[in-house]
Amino acid sequence: MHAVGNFIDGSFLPAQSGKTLNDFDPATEKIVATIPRSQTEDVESAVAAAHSAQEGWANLTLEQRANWLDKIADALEEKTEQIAQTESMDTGKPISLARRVDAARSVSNFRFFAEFGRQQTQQTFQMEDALNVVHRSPVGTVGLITPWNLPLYLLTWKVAPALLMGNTIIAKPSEITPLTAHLLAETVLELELPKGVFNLIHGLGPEAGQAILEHPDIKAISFTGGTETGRIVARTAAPMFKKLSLELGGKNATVIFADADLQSAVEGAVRAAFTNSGQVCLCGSRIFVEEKIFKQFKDLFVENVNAIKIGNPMDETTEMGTVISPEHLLKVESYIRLAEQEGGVILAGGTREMTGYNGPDGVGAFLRPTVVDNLSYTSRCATEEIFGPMVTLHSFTSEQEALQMVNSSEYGLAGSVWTSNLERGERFSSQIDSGIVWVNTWLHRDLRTPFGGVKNSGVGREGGQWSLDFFSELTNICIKGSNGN
Ligand code: TXE
Repeated sequence: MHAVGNFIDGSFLPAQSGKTLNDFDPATEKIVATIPRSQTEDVESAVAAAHSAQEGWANLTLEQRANWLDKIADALEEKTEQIAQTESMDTGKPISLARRVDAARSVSNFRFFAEFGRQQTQQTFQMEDALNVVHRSPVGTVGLITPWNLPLYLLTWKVAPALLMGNTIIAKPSEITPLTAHLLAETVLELELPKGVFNLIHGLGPEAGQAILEHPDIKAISFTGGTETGRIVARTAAPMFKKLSLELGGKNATVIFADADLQSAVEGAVRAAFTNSGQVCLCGSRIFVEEKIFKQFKDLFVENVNAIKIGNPMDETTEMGTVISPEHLLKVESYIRLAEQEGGVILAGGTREMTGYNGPDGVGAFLRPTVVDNLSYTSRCATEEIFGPMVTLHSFTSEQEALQMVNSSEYGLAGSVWTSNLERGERFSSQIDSGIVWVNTWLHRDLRTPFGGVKNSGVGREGGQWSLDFFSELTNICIKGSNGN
C-alpha cells in the first residue's frame, strides 16, 4: 500500500488538511493506497501553480507542445505493463483488457493528438477587400474531471488535446480509481514537463470536484461521468460562462436484423454488452432482435455469455473481472431483483457464483454476466442506466417499431446495428437519436471522429478537431485592404 499525493507545481503533496481517503482493490477488497481528501484550499494552490505556468506554456509553438505529447506517449508506452497492472488492480478489470485497451489507448491518445496538431493549418477567409485570419489561443486553466471505468484512457483523452492547445490543467480522477492518474503525474515529473502545467487533485466529487467547478479562474470544464453529476456540473459552471463539455451516461441499443450474419452479430452483442463488466458508457445494454430470429439469437447469445471466463483479474485468461466496487455490485443486484419483480426471466447469470473463482478469500465484487428476457422495453431495467454486466432482450417486427423502441430512451450516446443490408444500416442509424452508431461492429474508433451524445448523454463532442475547438478560443482578425497575398 502506498500514500499517493496531489501533484501541484511539480511536487507531490498531501491535502492541506492532512485528511486521506482509502483506495480499494475490488477483487480482494483490500486497501491498496491512500489518497489526499482535497478541499478548496488544495484546488486554490493548484490553480495558482497553473496560472504561473500558463504564459510560458502558451508561448511554446504548437510543434513544441506536440513534441511534449510524443515524449509523454513514449514514456507511457515504456510503462505499459505497469499501467495495465495498476489499472487492473484498481478497477478489477482483466489484465489482458487493461493492456489491450487502457494502456494502449492512453499512449495513442497522446500520439494521435501530437500528430493531429502538426497537421493543423491556419484558417483564413478571403473577402474582396479584406482577409479574415482565425487565430487560436488557449482557454487558460482547464478542469478535467473523469470517472472510474476507463481511468487513464479517459483522462489522457482530455489531457492530450488540452496540453496541445496551450492550456494548463487541474485534473481530478475518480476517487475510486486514482492510481494511474498518479502514474501519469510521476511520468510528467520524470520528463520535467514545466512545473504547474499539469496538476492533479485527488478527493471526493462533492468536495475537490465541486471546488474545481466553482473556481473562477478555471475557464473550462471537461467532464465525463454520470448524468446526475453532469447536471450538478452544468448547474455550477454554466452561470459562470465556463466552456463545458459533458460526456454522460448511456442506455445504448444493439439492433439485430434478421439478415445479419448471426455469428458475428452474437459475438458483437456479447462484446458490446459485457466488455469491462458492462461498465463502458458505449456498452449496448438493450438488445433488440428481429422477431424472425429472436429464439435462434437468444439461444446462441446465452451460450456465448455462459462461456465468458470470469475470475481473477490478474489471470491472463480471464475475460471478465469484477464490477468497480462492492457498493456498485449491490446496485446492479438491486436491478436483477427488480427485473424479477417486473416479470423478467433470467436466462444467464443473476448470481455472484463464479466459475471456480471468488477472489483469493472468497470476496470481491464479482457478478456473473446477466441476461434478462421478457421485460418491456419501457421497464425500469430497460430504461435506467445500470452500468454493469446486465442486459435486457427485446424483439421487434419492423424497422419502424425498432426505431420507436430505440428512440424511446432518455439517453442518446451510442448504438450498434447489425444487418447485411448496408444501405439499411446507414439509413436506420441516421434516424437513431445518438451521437455514435456502428454498423456491423462496436467500439471501432477513429480518433479523428466526433465522440459524444445527445439527450441525457451530454453536450458537446470530443475527438479530433472537436477537442481542439473545445480547448481553444478563436479570434477572427479581419484585415481590410489585404488580398491575402
Ligand atoms: O460517477 P460520478 P460515479 C454513470 C454510471 C454510474 C454512475 C455513477 O451510471 O453508475 O454514473 O458513477 C466526480 N462536482 N457513469 O458515481 O459521480 C467524481 O469524483 C464535481 C457513466 O462514479 O459522475 C468523479 O471524478 N465533480 C460514466 C467524476 O465526477 C464531481 C462513467 C465521475 O463521478 C461531483 C462512470 C461534483 N459535485 C459512471 N460529484 C461514463 N459516461 O463513462 C462527483 N464528481
